[in-house]
Amino acid sequence: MPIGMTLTKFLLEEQRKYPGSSGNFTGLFSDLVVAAKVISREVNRAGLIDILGATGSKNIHGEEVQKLDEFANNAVIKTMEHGGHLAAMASEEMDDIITIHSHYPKGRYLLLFDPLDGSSNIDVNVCVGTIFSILKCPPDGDATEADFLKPGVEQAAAGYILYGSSTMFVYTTGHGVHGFTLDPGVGEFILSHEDITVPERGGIYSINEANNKHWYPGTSLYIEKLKSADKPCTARYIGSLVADFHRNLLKGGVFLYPSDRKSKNGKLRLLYEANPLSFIAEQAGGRASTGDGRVLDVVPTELHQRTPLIIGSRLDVEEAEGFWKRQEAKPPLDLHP
Ligand code: P6P
Repeated sequence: MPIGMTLTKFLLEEQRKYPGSSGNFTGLFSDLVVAAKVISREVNRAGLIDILGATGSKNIHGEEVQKLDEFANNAVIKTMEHGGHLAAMASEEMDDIITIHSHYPKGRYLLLFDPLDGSSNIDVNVCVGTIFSILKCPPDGDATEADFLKPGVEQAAAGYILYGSSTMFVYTTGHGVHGFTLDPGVGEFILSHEDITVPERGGIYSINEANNKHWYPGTSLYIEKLKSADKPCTARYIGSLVADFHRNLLKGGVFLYPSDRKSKNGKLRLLYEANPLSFIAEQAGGRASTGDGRVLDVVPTELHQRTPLIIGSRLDVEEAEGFWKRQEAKPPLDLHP
């Protein structure tokens, strides 16, 4: 039985559409695919080997570092650093940018990634994911942190790998959103969701309602409206961003991690969580907002800064944004993450 269109073949066919392309980008993605397969293997057998549980150490954000977090972080770095496609990397797990060692060739791209998002779900066998964003690097000199602080509109590509009932690789380079499912028997990602488009209105809302005592009126009134609508919404919240986002992308709906009185800038990270998913959402016909405006227009000031995030079906996000903008007591965003 033919194995179908593999991700590698799809990337090569995409590359052929741009005769002048160097193939650097395809090479970068191919390395990323290897890292995805390595992490998928470990995630899928985590329960069988002593790799569950925490390392006892904490990351820059004071969060417990899970062993699989560390494994995934190292897997991406070790797989990507020698390919000659990157000038530098930035990871949620690392305080500073990761430069490419002098004995490896340097490339023209920057990779930003969250190696294993939703890690608090690891020990209970709930979906987790890797999220990545790719920027072009200025040609001159060594990459600096400032080269990473670009608005999301400047991304060259973005995507995620979802380790769920199957492992999926979903990405965009600005020409639509495409999803590939790993066939473990063959060891290849096979095209399973070409040209993903998100329904312009969904029937799902995803928000942590335990935070409702901190919500600003704009959020409370929107959620109340959803609950009282003639055709009520369904609440779905896994607590793993990639899983919640992916479900809403395919079925339609809205995910919210808004600014609230406890977290003025929300919880999620701009550069390697909100920006890549916002690029995907927009390429699939959806929207992504901070409440005050388009996520992809936010000009970063810090590598690990947070942002409020309302993302998913276009009409749902626009409605949520309307409630946010109309509220009287609009919260003061504290610009120091
Ligand atoms: P809360 C996981 O820790 C994460 O970063 C995202 O994957 C998820 O959407 C969010 O935090 C859940 O946060 O505060 O609802 O537990």
